[in-house]
Amino acid sequence: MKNILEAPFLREICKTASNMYRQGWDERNGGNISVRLDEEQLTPYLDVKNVLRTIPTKFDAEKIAGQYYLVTGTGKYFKNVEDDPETNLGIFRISADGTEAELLWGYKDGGRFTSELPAHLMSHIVRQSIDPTSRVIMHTHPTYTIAMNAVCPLDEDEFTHRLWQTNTEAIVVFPEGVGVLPWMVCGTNEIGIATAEKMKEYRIVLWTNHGIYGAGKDLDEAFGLIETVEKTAQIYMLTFGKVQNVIPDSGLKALAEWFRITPKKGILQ
Ligand code: 2HA
Ligand code: ZN
Repeated sequence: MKNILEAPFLREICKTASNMYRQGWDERNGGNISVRLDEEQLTPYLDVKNVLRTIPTKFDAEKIAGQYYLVTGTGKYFKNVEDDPETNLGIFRISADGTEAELLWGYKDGGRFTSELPAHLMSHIVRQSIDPTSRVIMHTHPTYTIAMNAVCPLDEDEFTHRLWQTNTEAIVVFPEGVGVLPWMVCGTNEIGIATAEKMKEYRIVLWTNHGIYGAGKDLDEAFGLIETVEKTAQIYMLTFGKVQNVIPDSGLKALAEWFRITPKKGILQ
Protein backbone atom coordinates (compact mmCIF):
# COMPACT_ATOMS: atom_id res chain seq x y z
CA MET A 1 0.00 0.00 0.00
CA LYS A 2 1.18 3.53 -0.74
CA ASN A 3 1.40 6.10 2.05
CA ILE A 4 -1.97 7.85 2.20
CA LEU A 5 -0.40 11.01 3.60
CA GLU A 6 1.12 11.47 0.14
CA ALA A 7 -2.17 11.02 -1.70
CA PRO A 8 -2.99 14.11 -3.80
CA PHE A 9 -6.48 14.41 -2.28
CA LEU A 10 -5.02 14.51 1.25
CA ARG A 11 -2.28 16.97 0.40
CA GLU A 12 -4.82 19.20 -1.27
CA ILE A 13 -7.31 19.28 1.62
CA CYS A 14 -4.43 19.96 4.06
CA LYS A 15 -3.20 22.89 1.99
CA THR A 16 -6.74 24.21 1.58
CA ALA A 17 -7.51 24.06 5.33
CA SER A 18 -4.27 25.92 6.12
CA ASN A 19 -4.99 28.48 3.46
CA MET A 20 -8.51 29.07 4.75
CA TYR A 21 -7.17 29.42 8.29
CA ARG A 22 -4.66 32.02 7.10
CA GLN A 23 -7.49 33.97 5.44
CA GLY A 24 -8.91 34.38 8.94
CA TRP A 25 -12.10 32.57 8.01
CA ASP A 26 -11.78 29.55 10.30
CA GLU A 27 -11.23 30.60 13.87
CA ARG A 28 -11.05 27.84 16.49
CA ASN A 29 -13.08 24.89 15.11
CA GLY A 30 -14.98 27.06 12.62
CA GLY A 31 -15.60 25.64 9.17
CA ASN A 32 -15.76 22.17 7.66
CA ILE A 33 -14.97 20.55 4.32
CA SER A 34 -16.22 17.41 2.58
CA VAL A 35 -14.80 15.88 -0.59
CA ARG A 36 -16.37 12.98 -2.50
CA LEU A 37 -13.75 10.42 -3.53
CA ASP A 38 -13.83 7.47 -5.92
CA GLU A 39 -12.97 3.96 -4.79
CA GLU A 40 -10.19 3.91 -7.42
CA GLN A 41 -8.60 6.95 -5.78
CA LEU A 42 -8.51 5.12 -2.44
CA THR A 43 -7.49 1.54 -3.28
CA PRO A 44 -3.76 2.32 -3.76
CA TYR A 45 -3.72 3.60 -0.16
CA LEU A 46 -6.41 1.72 1.79
CA ASP A 47 -8.09 -1.65 2.03
CA VAL A 48 -11.64 -0.41 1.55
CA LYS A 49 -12.99 -3.70 3.01
CA ASN A 50 -11.36 -2.90 6.36
CA VAL A 51 -13.96 -0.85 8.26
CA LEU A 52 -12.40 0.55 11.48
CA ARG A 53 -15.73 1.44 13.08
CA THR A 54 -19.15 2.74 12.10
CA ILE A 55 -20.66 6.09 13.08
CA PRO A 56 -24.41 6.80 12.75
CA THR A 57 -25.19 9.52 10.19
CA LYS A 58 -28.47 10.36 12.05
CA PHE A 59 -30.29 11.05 8.80
CA ASP A 60 -31.18 9.16 5.65
CA ALA A 61 -28.22 9.21 3.28
CA GLU A 62 -29.42 6.23 1.22
CA LYS A 63 -29.28 8.21 -2.03
CA ILE A 64 -25.49 8.27 -1.74
CA ALA A 65 -25.03 4.77 -0.27
CA GLY A 66 -21.63 3.34 -1.17
CA GLN A 67 -20.04 6.73 -1.83
CA TYR A 68 -16.73 7.68 -0.22
CA TYR A 69 -16.11 10.99 1.57
CA LEU A 70 -13.14 12.75 3.08
CA VAL A 71 -14.48 15.04 5.83
CA THR A 72 -13.03 17.31 8.53
CA GLY A 73 -13.65 16.20 12.11
CA THR A 74 -16.02 17.71 14.65
CA GLY A 75 -14.38 20.13 17.08
CA LYS A 76 -11.16 20.11 15.06
CA TYR A 77 -9.22 23.25 14.15
CA PHE A 78 -8.37 24.02 10.50
CA LYS A 79 -5.12 25.42 11.87
CA ASN A 80 -4.06 21.86 12.86
CA VAL A 81 -5.23 19.78 9.88
CA GLU A 82 -1.95 19.98 7.96
CA ASP A 83 0.20 18.90 10.92
CA ASP A 84 -1.99 15.95 11.91
CA PRO A 85 -4.35 14.88 9.11
CA GLU A 86 -5.12 11.47 10.62
CA THR A 87 -6.63 13.02 13.76
CA ASN A 88 -8.36 15.98 12.14
CA LEU A 89 -9.77 14.25 9.05
CA GLY A 90 -11.62 11.02 8.29
CA ILE A 91 -12.46 8.94 5.24
CA PHE A 92 -15.65 6.91 5.29
CA ARG A 93 -18.12 5.14 3.07
CA ILE A 94 -21.88 5.60 3.41
CA SER A 95 -23.39 2.22 4.38
CA ALA A 96 -25.81 0.40 2.06
CA ASP A 97 -28.86 1.57 4.04
CA GLY A 98 -27.55 5.16 4.34
CA THR A 99 -27.68 5.25 8.15
CA GLU A 100 -23.98 4.79 8.95
CA ALA A 101 -20.58 6.13 8.02
CA GLU A 102 -18.12 3.22 7.69
CA LEU A 103 -14.82 4.70 8.83
CA LEU A 104 -11.83 3.56 6.76
CA TRP A 105 -9.17 6.01 7.92
CA GLY A 106 -8.71 8.95 10.31
CA TYR A 107 -10.52 10.44 13.34
CA LYS A 108 -7.63 8.70 15.12
CA ASP A 109 -8.49 10.04 18.58
CA GLY A 110 -11.92 8.36 18.47
CA GLY A 111 -13.50 11.44 16.92
CA ARG A 112 -16.16 11.77 14.28
CA PHE A 113 -17.13 13.85 11.28
CA THR A 114 -18.23 17.50 11.49
CA SER A 115 -21.49 18.34 13.23
CA GLU A 116 -22.53 19.87 9.90
CA LEU A 117 -22.54 16.51 8.10
CA PRO A 118 -26.29 16.68 7.30
CA ALA A 119 -25.87 20.03 5.46
CA HIS A 120 -22.82 18.66 3.64
CA LEU A 121 -24.27 15.35 2.51
CA MET A 122 -27.71 16.76 1.67
CA SER A 123 -25.94 19.43 -0.42
CA HIS A 124 -23.78 16.76 -2.11
CA ILE A 125 -26.94 14.85 -3.04
CA VAL A 126 -28.47 17.94 -4.69
CA ARG A 127 -25.32 19.23 -6.43
CA GLN A 128 -24.46 15.78 -7.87
CA SER A 129 -27.95 15.50 -9.33
CA ILE A 130 -27.41 18.84 -11.12
CA ASP A 131 -23.74 18.30 -12.02
CA PRO A 132 -22.21 14.80 -11.73
CA THR A 133 -18.72 16.34 -11.53
CA SER A 134 -19.59 18.15 -8.27
CA ARG A 135 -17.38 16.78 -5.47
CA VAL A 136 -16.76 19.40 -2.81
CA ILE A 137 -18.87 21.18 -0.20
CA MET A 138 -17.09 23.80 1.87
CA HIS A 139 -18.37 25.71 4.89
CA THR A 140 -16.47 28.62 6.40
CA HIS A 141 -16.86 31.92 8.30
CA PRO A 142 -15.52 34.65 5.97
CA THR A 143 -15.44 37.91 7.91
CA TYR A 144 -16.58 40.48 5.36
CA THR A 145 -19.30 38.25 3.94
CA ILE A 146 -20.79 37.91 7.42
CA ALA A 147 -20.44 41.68 7.93
CA MET A 148 -22.13 42.50 4.60
CA ASN A 149 -24.95 40.05 5.34
CA ALA A 150 -25.49 41.91 8.66
CA VAL A 151 -26.02 45.30 6.96
CA CYS A 152 -28.07 44.09 3.96
CA PRO A 153 -31.64 42.87 3.60
CA LEU A 154 -32.01 39.07 3.62
CA ASP A 155 -33.58 39.21 0.15
CA GLU A 156 -31.24 37.12 -2.01
CA ASP A 157 -31.87 39.02 -5.25
CA GLU A 158 -31.04 42.28 -3.48
CA PHE A 159 -27.94 40.76 -1.89
CA THR A 160 -26.80 39.28 -5.21
CA HIS A 161 -27.37 42.60 -7.00
CA ARG A 162 -25.23 44.49 -4.47
CA LEU A 163 -22.41 41.98 -4.93
CA TRP A 164 -22.61 42.17 -8.73
CA GLN A 165 -22.62 46.01 -8.63
CA THR A 166 -19.52 46.13 -6.43
CA ASN A 167 -16.96 44.02 -8.28
CA THR A 168 -16.72 43.26 -12.01
CA GLU A 169 -15.87 39.58 -11.66
CA ALA A 170 -18.79 38.81 -9.32
CA ILE A 171 -21.47 38.33 -12.00
CA VAL A 172 -19.01 36.32 -14.10
CA VAL A 173 -18.08 33.94 -11.26
CA PHE A 174 -21.59 33.46 -9.83
CA PRO A 175 -24.16 34.40 -12.50
CA GLU A 176 -26.80 32.28 -10.74
CA GLY A 177 -26.46 34.55 -7.68
CA VAL A 178 -26.17 33.75 -4.01
CA GLY A 179 -28.76 31.98 -1.84
CA VAL A 180 -29.47 33.43 1.60
CA LEU A 181 -30.94 31.57 4.58
CA PRO A 182 -32.30 33.45 7.60
CA TRP A 183 -30.54 32.78 10.89
CA MET A 184 -31.07 29.18 12.01
CA VAL A 185 -29.61 26.80 14.58
CA CYS A 186 -26.58 25.12 12.98
CA GLY A 187 -25.71 21.42 12.98
CA THR A 188 -29.35 20.33 12.63
CA ASN A 189 -31.06 18.31 9.91
CA GLU A 190 -33.38 21.34 9.42
CA ILE A 191 -30.57 23.66 8.36
CA GLY A 192 -29.24 20.81 6.21
CA ILE A 193 -32.57 20.49 4.41
CA ALA A 194 -32.83 24.29 3.94
CA THR A 195 -29.25 24.51 2.63
CA ALA A 196 -29.75 21.65 0.19
CA GLU A 197 -32.99 23.26 -1.05
CA LYS A 198 -31.02 26.44 -1.88
CA MET A 199 -28.29 24.33 -3.52
CA LYS A 200 -30.86 23.37 -6.19
CA GLU A 201 -30.45 26.92 -7.51
CA TYR A 202 -27.14 28.19 -6.15
CA ARG A 203 -23.57 26.96 -5.55
CA ILE A 204 -23.21 29.54 -2.77
CA VAL A 205 -25.52 29.73 0.24
CA LEU A 206 -25.16 32.24 3.08
CA TRP A 207 -26.12 31.35 6.61
CA THR A 208 -27.13 34.66 8.16
CA ASN A 209 -24.93 35.76 11.08
CA HIS A 210 -22.86 32.60 10.66
CA GLY A 211 -21.05 31.94 7.39
CA ILE A 212 -21.18 30.51 3.90
CA TYR A 213 -21.49 27.22 2.00
CA GLY A 214 -19.82 26.74 -1.35
CA ALA A 215 -20.04 23.82 -3.80
CA GLY A 216 -17.64 22.88 -6.56
CA LYS A 217 -16.11 20.14 -8.67
CA ASP A 218 -12.89 20.42 -6.69
CA LEU A 219 -11.42 22.28 -3.70
CA ASP A 220 -10.05 25.07 -5.88
CA GLU A 221 -13.42 25.78 -7.44
CA ALA A 222 -15.36 25.82 -4.15
CA PHE A 223 -12.65 27.95 -2.54
CA GLY A 224 -12.52 30.29 -5.54
CA LEU A 225 -16.25 30.88 -5.39
CA ILE A 226 -16.16 31.73 -1.68
CA GLU A 227 -13.01 33.81 -2.15
CA THR A 228 -14.74 35.90 -4.83
CA VAL A 229 -17.81 36.51 -2.66
CA GLU A 230 -15.57 37.43 0.27
CA LYS A 231 -13.39 39.79 -1.76
CA THR A 232 -16.49 41.50 -3.10
CA ALA A 233 -18.02 41.77 0.38
CA GLN A 234 -14.74 43.26 1.62
CA ILE A 235 -14.91 45.98 -1.03
CA TYR A 236 -18.59 46.54 -0.17
CA MET A 237 -17.78 46.99 3.51
CA LEU A 238 -14.70 49.16 2.90
CA THR A 239 -16.81 51.52 0.80
CA PHE A 240 -20.08 51.24 2.74
CA GLY A 241 -21.71 54.66 3.19
CA LYS A 242 -19.33 56.46 0.80
CA VAL A 243 -19.91 54.78 -2.55
CA GLN A 244 -19.62 57.02 -5.63
CA ASN A 245 -19.59 54.38 -8.36
CA VAL A 246 -21.30 51.05 -8.86
CA ILE A 247 -21.54 48.97 -12.03
CA PRO A 248 -24.84 49.96 -13.69
CA ASP A 249 -27.26 47.26 -14.83
CA SER A 250 -26.42 48.10 -18.45
CA GLY A 251 -22.79 47.30 -17.62
CA LEU A 252 -23.72 44.03 -15.91
CA LYS A 253 -25.75 43.05 -18.99
CA ALA A 254 -22.80 43.88 -21.23
CA LEU A 255 -20.55 41.69 -19.04
CA ALA A 256 -23.02 38.82 -19.30
CA GLU A 257 -23.03 39.13 -23.07
CA TRP A 258 -19.25 39.41 -23.36
CA PHE A 259 -18.60 36.39 -21.11
CA ARG A 260 -21.59 34.44 -22.52
CA ILE A 261 -23.18 33.81 -19.14
CA THR A 262 -26.83 33.86 -18.13
CA PRO A 263 -27.41 35.91 -14.97
CA LYS A 264 -30.29 34.98 -12.68
CA LYS A 265 -33.53 36.43 -14.10
CA GLY A 266 -35.38 39.26 -12.36
CA ILE A 267 -32.37 41.04 -10.85
CA LEU A 268 -31.19 43.36 -13.66
CA GLN A 269 -33.49 46.10 -14.95
O1 2HA B 1 -17.80 23.09 12.72
O2 2HA B 1 -18.49 25.96 11.60
O3 2HA B 1 -21.07 25.53 11.79
C1 2HA B 1 -17.88 24.38 13.20
C2 2HA B 1 -18.85 25.16 12.43
C3 2HA B 1 -20.26 24.90 12.70
ZN1 ZN C 1 -19.95 27.33 10.94
